[in-house]
Amino acid sequence: MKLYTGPVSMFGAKVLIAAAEKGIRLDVEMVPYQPRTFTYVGHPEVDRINPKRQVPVLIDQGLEIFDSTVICEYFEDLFPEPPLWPAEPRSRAAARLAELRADEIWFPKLRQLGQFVRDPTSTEAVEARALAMDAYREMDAALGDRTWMAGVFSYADIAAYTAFLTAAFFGLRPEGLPRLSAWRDRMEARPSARAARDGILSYLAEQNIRLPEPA
Ligand SMILES: N[C@@H](CCC(=O)N[C@@H](CS)C(=O)NCC(=O)O)C(=O)O
Repeated sequence: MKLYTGPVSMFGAKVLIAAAEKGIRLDVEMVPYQPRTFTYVGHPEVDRINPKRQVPVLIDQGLEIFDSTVICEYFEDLFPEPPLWPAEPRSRAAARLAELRADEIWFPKLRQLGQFVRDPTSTEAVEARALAMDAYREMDAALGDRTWMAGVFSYADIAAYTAFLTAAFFGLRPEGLPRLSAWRDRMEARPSARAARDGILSYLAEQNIRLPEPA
């Protein structure tokens, strides 16, 4: 299977973590990025396959699919073990909703921090920080006292972790949120999540891009 993703793509990181958890070997091609602005430059295969011109894109023996969630569902159908959704329908629905929340509610709030990192004292930076802290608090509340977002380890954790990383890379710490901090530590005890995080950090180091220490 061939995966097109970007060196700092959080949605690509979801797919990389899921593949690692399931032991799926991927031939990964990093599409060009404008390193300083983290802007996707374009790739003929990605632009042909995905009308949204976004990574990740997966090709498996002529099957061409895009969107991290659709790709993860394909993994789940092809390789049901280990399962990355809860088995029981209501828990599974809750897990799918948590994954959607991570992608579409938390991630947009967390990613804004990156735009203002070069001037952390600006009004916009302060506002972005407050918004991102709100997202951390929402994540902490969603987690509650559970070990994992949906009870068992699932795509909801994978999506929430990559969303979390977006702000962590820009120095936001889950201060005063011990449940979220402990969950982050549990995630980072998994080689799959560590590899995705370290891949992004290595790229930033190679490009000589200095970000605040990750939380
Ligand atoms: N819902 C999509 C979102 C994909 C997405 O936003 N990809 C970003 C990289 S993380 C991208 O390619 N952005 C380039 C652009 O929009 O020009 C998914 O889950 O795959």
